[in-house]
Amino acid sequence: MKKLLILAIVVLFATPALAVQTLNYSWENPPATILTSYGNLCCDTNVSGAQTGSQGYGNPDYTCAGAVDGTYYLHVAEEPIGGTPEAFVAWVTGLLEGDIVEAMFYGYDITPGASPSLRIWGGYTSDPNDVDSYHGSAGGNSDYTAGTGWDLVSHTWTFNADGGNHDGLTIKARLYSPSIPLRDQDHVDFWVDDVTVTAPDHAMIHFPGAVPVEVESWTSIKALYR
Ligand SMILES: [Ca+2]
Repeated sequence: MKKLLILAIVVLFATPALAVQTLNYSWENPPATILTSYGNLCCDTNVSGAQTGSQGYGNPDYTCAGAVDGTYYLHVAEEPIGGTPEAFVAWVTGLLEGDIVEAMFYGYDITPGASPSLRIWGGYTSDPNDVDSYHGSAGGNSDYTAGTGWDLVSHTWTFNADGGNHDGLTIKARLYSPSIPLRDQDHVDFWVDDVTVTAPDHAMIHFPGAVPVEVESWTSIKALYR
């Protein structure tokens, strides 16, 4: 009886640790591109194989040899250059105060310490049915892609529910272009692949072009221990 009681307590305390989901998305469902965008983002396309694009200054062309994961990956561009455009690559809804969300993706960058570069950033949403229901910045990682080819950027957020005004968290690739473009090169290309998101099981993780992922509810998790 005592052993059963201890087992029950262990299960009780162990269950929350199991209630986390980690999902990956890498654009292997063409022609899917992004969930939405902000600012001067254009030309989003689902691509495969080698791609050549503009860096927007004196060395205009750079080439990405192909996806970092699978066959397909995301291409976006900034045009005209101005502000900091954002490509929304994932969205987590149904979040509660204090929930931990971790996300990461690869951005392509061959210029260490110089643009073009990418960052990972987050934004709050208020409406679980509208990815454009922006309700303030959630911050992100101030590190840029390193400039060594496909570079991983990641960040962990502690969800601020704002008294129930916030429901979701958007995961965004922020695009940083050279600040003084040549007049005839007012366009910079970027590539992204392989997004991974970890969130509590009670939340729902959305990716471009994908049917929302149904997660196991607390009820079904508890049923495992009956
Ligand atoms: Ca891919």
